[in-house]
Amino acid sequence: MRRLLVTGGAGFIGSNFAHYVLRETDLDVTVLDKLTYAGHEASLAGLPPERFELVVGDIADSELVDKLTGSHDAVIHFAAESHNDNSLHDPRPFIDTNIIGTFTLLEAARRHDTRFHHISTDEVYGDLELDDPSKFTESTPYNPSSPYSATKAGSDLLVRAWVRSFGVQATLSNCSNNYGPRQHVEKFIPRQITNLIDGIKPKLYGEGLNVRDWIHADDHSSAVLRIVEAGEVGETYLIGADGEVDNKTVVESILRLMGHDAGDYEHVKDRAGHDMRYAIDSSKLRTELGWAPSFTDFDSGLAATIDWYASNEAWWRPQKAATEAKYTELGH
Ligand code: NAD
Ligand code: TDX
Repeated sequence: MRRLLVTGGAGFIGSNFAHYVLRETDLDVTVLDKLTYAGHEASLAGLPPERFELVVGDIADSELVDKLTGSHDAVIHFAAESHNDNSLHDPRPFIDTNIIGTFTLLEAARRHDTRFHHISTDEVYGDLELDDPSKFTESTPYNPSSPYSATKAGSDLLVRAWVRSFGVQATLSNCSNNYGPRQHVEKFIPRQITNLIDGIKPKLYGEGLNVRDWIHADDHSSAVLRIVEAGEVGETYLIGADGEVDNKTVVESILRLMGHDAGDYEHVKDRAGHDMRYAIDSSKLRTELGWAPSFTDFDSGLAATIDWYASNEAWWRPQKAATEAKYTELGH
């Protein structure tokens, strides 16, 4: 394997993956990205031009996708509409990109017999109760709650069907909540950090008791690379770093790390259908493929993320006002 086609590589996790691959391996990377509101060319700055190329285009453009898939050794598919709140407001782009876009890529992978890795989320499994001792595993039944997670579940099932019916050489991974640099300010952690920089109080949906299982984006990247190298075709791997924390504790940690009183936040309107808890059992990935996360201390990963936003205001500033205006309109 020499050349990877990375869809959605100008987004949060895809850009961290492109940086990771170009830093840690000798593979070449082509990013295919539509540069929606969530894609930033600046996230790809500094990558070596002899090993990296950005193609601006839509994963639902079958001609373009066919050409690129045919000239690469593997497709790593990150591109998606990714924000739950947006999907509750306007689901259409989620159908177009997450369903039709994934279908378009699968058809190209089928024509060219190209290795395919599909990036998905733990949200396809629905949610767990706070006091439930269990975690999601690869055999947990699908039960998505939001239009976003329903389209991700649909795309996963398309991938599985293309493996079984057409012999597409695909693997899948479902990861928990990522944090790290270059995440859009609409998402929970960057929103609170940039709010504090702007003198706005952090906003907790509802009571803030909801639990997310946090993993650093670099650990997601190392897991995906390991699956692409050694995963078994047709298999699904859950990716998680045992990072369960409730939202209230995350906000308190951000406040403390940024030198504020830990109680200085406000409660805002809850999300419709808000999933209570996600938790990943990643033992299959750890035992079968020998993967382990490197970021095991959430507070130090959070501190480094805060430093990144403090030092990269030019990256996030253009999105901040419009993002907050949209949240105000939605009551969040
Ligand atoms: P993001 O919204 O930051 O980035 C998505 C990228 O896809 C953007 O660069 C956007 O321009 C691009 N894109 C959107 N529609 C496109 C289209 N039609 N054609 C080409 N490019 C298009 O998302 P993210 O948080 O980086 O998530 C990446 C992937 O990881 C998604 O598949 C998401 O479901 C999955 N995932 C995310 C998380 C998380 O915590 N963020 C956790 C698990 C899985
Ligand atoms: O201002 C906020 N206040 C708040 O309390 C925001 C934006 C969010 N929240 C809550 C909602 C969630 O319980 O924080 C939690 C995290 O919210 P998001 O960052 O929107 O993430 P989530 O909905 O958990 O989904 C994320 O993880 C799974 C990604 O956005 C998805 O793409 C991924 O599939």
